[in-house]
Amino acid sequence: MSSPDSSVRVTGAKRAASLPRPGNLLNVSGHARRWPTVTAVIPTLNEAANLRWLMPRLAAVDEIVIVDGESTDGTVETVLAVRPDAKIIVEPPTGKGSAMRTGMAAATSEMIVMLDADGSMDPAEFDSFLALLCRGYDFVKGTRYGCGGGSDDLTGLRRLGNSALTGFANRLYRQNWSDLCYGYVAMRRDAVERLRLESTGFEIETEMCVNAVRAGLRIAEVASHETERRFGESNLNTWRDGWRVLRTMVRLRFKGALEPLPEQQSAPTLSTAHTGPVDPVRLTWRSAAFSRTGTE
Ligand SMILES: Nc1nc2c(ncn2[C@@H]2O[C@H](COP(=O)(O)OP(=O)(O)OP(=O)(O)O)[C@@H](O)[C@H]2O)c(=O)[nH]1
Ligand SMILES: [Mg+2]
Repeated sequence: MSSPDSSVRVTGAKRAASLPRPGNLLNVSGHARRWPTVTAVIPTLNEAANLRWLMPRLAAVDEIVIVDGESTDGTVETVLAVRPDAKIIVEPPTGKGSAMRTGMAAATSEMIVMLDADGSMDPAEFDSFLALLCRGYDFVKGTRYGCGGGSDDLTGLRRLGNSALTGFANRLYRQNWSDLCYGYVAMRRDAVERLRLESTGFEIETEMCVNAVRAGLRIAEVASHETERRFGESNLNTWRDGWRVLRTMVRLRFKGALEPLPEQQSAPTLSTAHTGPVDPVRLTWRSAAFSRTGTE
C-alpha cells in the first residue's frame, strides 16, 4: 500500500516518483518483505456526504473500486473529484452482496479490503488487517468485540441479534468468532474465487465467513471500532436481513466443504510458520474439523 507514512512502502506507477526508502520495507517477522498492494472495495448507494469524509483517508491505497447502485446524489462525482483514477462500476441497486462481488472481481491488487462508504469504518485500521495477511492468513475479519474494538452504531436489538447469530455460527462451524455480522473484512485476492460467493444482500458477510471455513482458508479476527454512519439512513433491515443471515449459515452448513479450484490444488502456499497448517475440512456432523481462527 502506498502511503505518506514512512512505515509503508510506496508502490504503483502513479507514485513512482517517490522512491521506496529502506525504512519503508517490512521485515518484522520475515513473512513479508514489503507491504502488499491494496485495493479498497466500496459499495455505495447515495453516500456522497460520507465519501467527502472517507475518500481523503484513502489517499494511500493503490486502487479504489467503487460499485455504485445508481446513486442520484453525486456519489460518483464526489469520488472522482478526490481520486480521478478510481474504478467506478455502476449497476442497479440489487443489494450490498451483489455490489461487493462485482467489486472483488474487479480488484487487481494483491490484497483486498472491503469497507462501507458510510464513514463508520476507519481506513486507519487497514494496517492491522494487512499485517495479519502478511503473516500468512488468507481472510481477516474485523471484530467490534476484540480488545480495542467497539461500536457506536449497534442498537440493543442488533447487538442481541448479532450475538445470537455469532454463537449459532460458532456451533455450526466449530469456530470461536466474536462478531459475525460486520463488513470490515480483508483478504488475499487469490482467496476471492475460492469463496464462490453468491449472496446478493447483507448476508454476504456471513457467506464470506462460512465459505472461508468451508474452503479451508486461514482465518483471523482483528479488533475494529465502528462509529455511527455519518450522514444518511441505513439500508439494513434488522429482521429481514437477520433472517437472511440465519438461512444462509444453515443452508451452507449442509452443503459440505468447498473443493479447491483445480489450479490451486498444487499451488504453493504462503508461509504457515505462524498460522500453522490448515486442517483438512471434514464436514460430518459428528467430527467437523475446520480451519482454525486466530484472534489478534
Ligand atoms: N452498490 C450498492 N451499495 C449498497 C447497496 N445497499 C447498501 N449499499 C452500501 O453498502 C454499505 C453498507 O450499507 P449500510 O446501509 O451502511 O448498512 P449497515 O452498515 O449495515 O447499516 P448502518 O451502518 O447502520 O447504516 C454502504 O456503503 C451502502 O451504501 C446496494 O444495493 N448497492
Ligand atoms: Mg454501514
